[in-house]
Amino acid sequence: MKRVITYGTYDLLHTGHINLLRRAKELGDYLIVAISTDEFNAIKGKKAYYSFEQRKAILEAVRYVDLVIPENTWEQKISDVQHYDVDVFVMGDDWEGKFDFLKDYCDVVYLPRTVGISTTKNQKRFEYEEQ
Ligand code: C2G
Repeated sequence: MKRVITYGTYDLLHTGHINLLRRAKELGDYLIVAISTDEFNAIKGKKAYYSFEQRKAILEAVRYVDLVIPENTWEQKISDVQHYDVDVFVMGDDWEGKFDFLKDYCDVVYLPRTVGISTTKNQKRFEYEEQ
């Protein structure tokens, strides 16, 4: 059983997220997604439209996702990889190189982002249309 993990806010789920999750799952048999809590998002300087509970429920409904856990800190990744016996850590390549310290514990894979779509862009579009 090859276990894969990835991290993110996953707000206003869109095809960029789905493309990442599908490719991450293709790298193994079991995909864990650590989604940022609302408190951690504040640390990241992000404000999600949907709450942690809503983003968690939405991700749990995605066919590629086997387990959703909270991401509370930047520092939890090594213990997560050990605790969940993870073989592969995956992130979009906007994070290229940022998590190479995990190479001592598992494979580290950065996947090309999906161009032209982002939560921020969609949020602005929703706000505009609501006016
Ligand atoms: N992503 C993508 N293509 C997009 C948008 C996002 O491939 N058009 C990927 C990102 O690279 C990331 C994942 O989807 O791997 C989730 O994106 P975000 O929710 O924006 O995650 P982020 O805020 O980058 O949080 O500890 C890591 C952080 O929690 C990452």
